[in-house]
Amino acid sequence: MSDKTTIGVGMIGYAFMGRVHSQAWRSVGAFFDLPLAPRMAAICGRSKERTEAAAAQLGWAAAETDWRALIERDDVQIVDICTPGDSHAEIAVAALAAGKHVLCEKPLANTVAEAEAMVRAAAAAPSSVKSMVAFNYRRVPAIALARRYVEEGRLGEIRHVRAQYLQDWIVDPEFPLVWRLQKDKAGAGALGDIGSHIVDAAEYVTGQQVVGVSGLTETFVKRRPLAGESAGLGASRAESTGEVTVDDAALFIGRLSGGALASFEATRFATGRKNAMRLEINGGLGSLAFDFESMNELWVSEGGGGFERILVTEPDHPYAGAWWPPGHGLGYEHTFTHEIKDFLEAVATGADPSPSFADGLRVQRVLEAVERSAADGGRYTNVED
Ligand code: SOE
Repeated sequence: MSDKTTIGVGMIGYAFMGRVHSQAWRSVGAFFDLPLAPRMAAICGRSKERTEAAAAQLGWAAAETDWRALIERDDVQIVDICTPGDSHAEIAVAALAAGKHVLCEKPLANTVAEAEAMVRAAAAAPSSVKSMVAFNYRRVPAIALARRYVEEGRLGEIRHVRAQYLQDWIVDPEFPLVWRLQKDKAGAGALGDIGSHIVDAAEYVTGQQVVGVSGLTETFVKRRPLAGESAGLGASRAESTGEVTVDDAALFIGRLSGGALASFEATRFATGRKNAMRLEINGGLGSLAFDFESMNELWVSEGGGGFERILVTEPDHPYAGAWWPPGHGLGYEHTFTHEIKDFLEAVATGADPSPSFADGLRVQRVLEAVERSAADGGRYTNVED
């Protein structure tokens, strides 16, 4: 038995993000030597039956159906928010006010105003109360290694960032109108869901911020069949579809604070691309290229030569030493384990975890600038401070 101090975790949401976070909470202590041992105290969802089933399947000790009750529990010190964006702000603000640490899924919120309220709540909390936004791709070993290369100056001055996040899960016009396609629930479409990841990754790796953008967005399929029960048996086609109120794709270019030019492409219509989160960075001395579909590899060009592959599985590579022998790669789920490891260490040591809510707000401001630009025919638009 471990004699480590335990810390209770309460998680809200049990769909895709809830499942992957659960996997991370379950495994983190087995692979990393942590100052605190997380205890999966309770999971929360709206349906009692489904939440209890999720608790049993995912390893949570108890099930709640009211997130306020989850926050109030004495055995919960960390609140992990895995709900759609429309509830992030309300839950996070309440949890921080109750003195609980908060890990919140990305994007931080649906609007800049909500994100600002979250940043204010984080600032108002005692400094021992920590908050972090879950941009998990920062914790891909190859992406963390890319940042190390830039920090060490191996690329020289950064001139270009080429960032793409390509998916294809809604190419079929008959794919239903799920919550991610509704502005009131998701805030934005590809722009917020996956565009936020590449903005964060570009800023993280280069250490520079996006200061202005020019963007275009498009909704290719404007109406879709209603999801699930709401479609209704026997409903006519007109009655059984609903309007898609978010973008399907967002393309934007931008300037970075260090003088680099960047291009970003976030789309759910890249037929054949499942989760191609790609980053290429060109500096005066060298370049880096990464594609999440081959997430254990980083391609590096140095000294004027072409690109060479580095397999990012060596013990001295970020996070990699905790896992398998060299060449035995990691997967999507490990990025969440790494994120939770870093968060727990910050909670234990009193360090400020990153990305902070303020970092999440900055990304939100970039997204908002893209929307303003797109609404104005792609005019160059400054990201507001
Ligand atoms: C859906 O597009 C999604 O699950 C995103 O919401 C995640 O953040 C990304 O990691 C995978 O794709």
